[in-house]
Amino acid sequence: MAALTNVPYKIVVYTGDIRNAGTNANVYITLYGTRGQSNEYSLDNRENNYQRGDTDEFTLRMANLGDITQVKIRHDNSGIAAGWYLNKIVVNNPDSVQQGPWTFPCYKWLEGKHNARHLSVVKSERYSEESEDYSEE
Ligand SMILES: [Ca+2]
Ligand SMILES: [Ca+2]
Repeated sequence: MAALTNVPYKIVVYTGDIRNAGTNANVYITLYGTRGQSNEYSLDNRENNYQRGDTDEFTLRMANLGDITQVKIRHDNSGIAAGWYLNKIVVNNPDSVQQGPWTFPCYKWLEGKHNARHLSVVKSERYSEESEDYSEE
């Protein structure tokens, strides 16, 4: 029986809405889970990513990492004003309703020699501000 080694992880990256928050640097991510860690992946697509106030979505396929506990996010400081203000990263495994979303708050700059950060998962609802438009039945 083939092992489940091609799990799609949806990665949503929220850039802050403050002055100079955006970046044109190349961004990379590593996922850490209870069943192992991923390789480092480039997070890029055809859009102009990581602009101020924007949300960027990517899907990475990799082995099943179990419960995601940490991510390492970094950029390469390339481009003008490469400093990046990252609000948070949310990871989902759409193939498994039991797992995720895993939310990784940052709310800090990645710039200069601090261009990499390890973020830990937070399950608390206090970071779920994206659910603001819920209608009550
Ligand atoms: Ca910037
Ligand atoms: Ca791009």
